[in-house]
Amino acid sequence: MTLEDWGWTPYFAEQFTPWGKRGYLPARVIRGEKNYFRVCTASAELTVRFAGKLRHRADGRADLPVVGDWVAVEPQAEQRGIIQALLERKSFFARNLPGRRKGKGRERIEQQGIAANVDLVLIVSGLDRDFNLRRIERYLTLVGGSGAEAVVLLNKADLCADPEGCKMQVEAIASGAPVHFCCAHNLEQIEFLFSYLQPGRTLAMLGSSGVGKSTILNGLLGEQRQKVGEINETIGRGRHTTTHRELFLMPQGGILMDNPGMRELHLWGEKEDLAESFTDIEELATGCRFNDCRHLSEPGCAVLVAVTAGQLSADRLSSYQKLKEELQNLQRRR
Ligand SMILES: Nc1nc2c(ncn2[C@@H]2O[C@H](COP(=O)(O)OP(=O)(O)OP(=O)(O)O)[C@@H](O)[C@H]2O)c(=O)[nH]1
Ligand SMILES: [Mg+2]
Ligand SMILES: [Zn+2]
Repeated sequence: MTLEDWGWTPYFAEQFTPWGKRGYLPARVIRGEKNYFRVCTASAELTVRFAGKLRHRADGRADLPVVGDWVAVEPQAEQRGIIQALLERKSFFARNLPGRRKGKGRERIEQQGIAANVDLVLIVSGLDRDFNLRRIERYLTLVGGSGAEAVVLLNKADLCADPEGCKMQVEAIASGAPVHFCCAHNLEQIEFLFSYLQPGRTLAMLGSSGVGKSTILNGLLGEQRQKVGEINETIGRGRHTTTHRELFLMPQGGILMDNPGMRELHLWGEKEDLAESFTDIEELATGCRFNDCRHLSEPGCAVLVAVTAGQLSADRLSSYQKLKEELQNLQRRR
């Protein structure tokens, strides 16, 4: 096992040079616990904390390490170490953790880092009660602003009467992202994912609890490494079985991140992130009479014309407007 297997590239090696001179080791954060991280160096797995100065220098949480980050570690005895520096990321996702009030003040906004240096995100959605185009649009917007590519994976095809039809519905809103469906219990149906998992490439699975992320991981690994949980039949959702983000080195090459299911995904980004997830609307908008058209009731609105003509669904437009407002509010508050 080498650092390259874990995704080390010249981009990180160059940044690491000054830290290497101090005797620190390059390492990737592969698992995040509450108070410590597990990292992988070229020769060992270490349990590490981050240096106090890293915490103080940080003005927001984004500057603290998350799973997927490349870091400079000062080794200590007994397979331990201290993270002394965080290398610049190639991609980064975060979400907004709103609604935590301190006293009577306004609703706080808080950035929570999810993962770093991910090349491709598998947006996993279940073809059971989980199936929801609006939620998929939200995930696509998250990925659109992150620097990673997106692929939509519709799992539990065995529970759906028309997976092909669902796939087409998703393709219509996916702005060109590939869409696949599968049943994770059937290895033959998930083997195509190996074509995305090339050596040194990092894939992350995101999606609600219970959509089958850990089942997919176990299938590809060929062993039951991650615990899999039953669905709560009354509410049709998972039970948050996976509680930590973790990177797994795949035997065939490539790195796959399993994630805890997300309850609610509030975006952390900019309204420009919508350009990738709503290419159809952004393109139509170039035909609107006003540059700052909100596509509500303005005269000469090309987007509303497309809705009337049945070329664009009204639900998709309102989803776009909702996400745009969410991102604008966030920008104002930051
Ligand atoms: N019918 C069917 N069930 C599936 C499929 N994939 C997974 N499941 C089941 O769905 C349940 C949840 O699977 P998990 O892999 O634990 O889901 P998860 O996305 O990892 O959930 P969290 O860890 O809670 O985020 C388990 O009972 C799986 O056996 C599938 O393709 N078809
Ligand atoms: Mg899981
Ligand atoms: Zn318009």
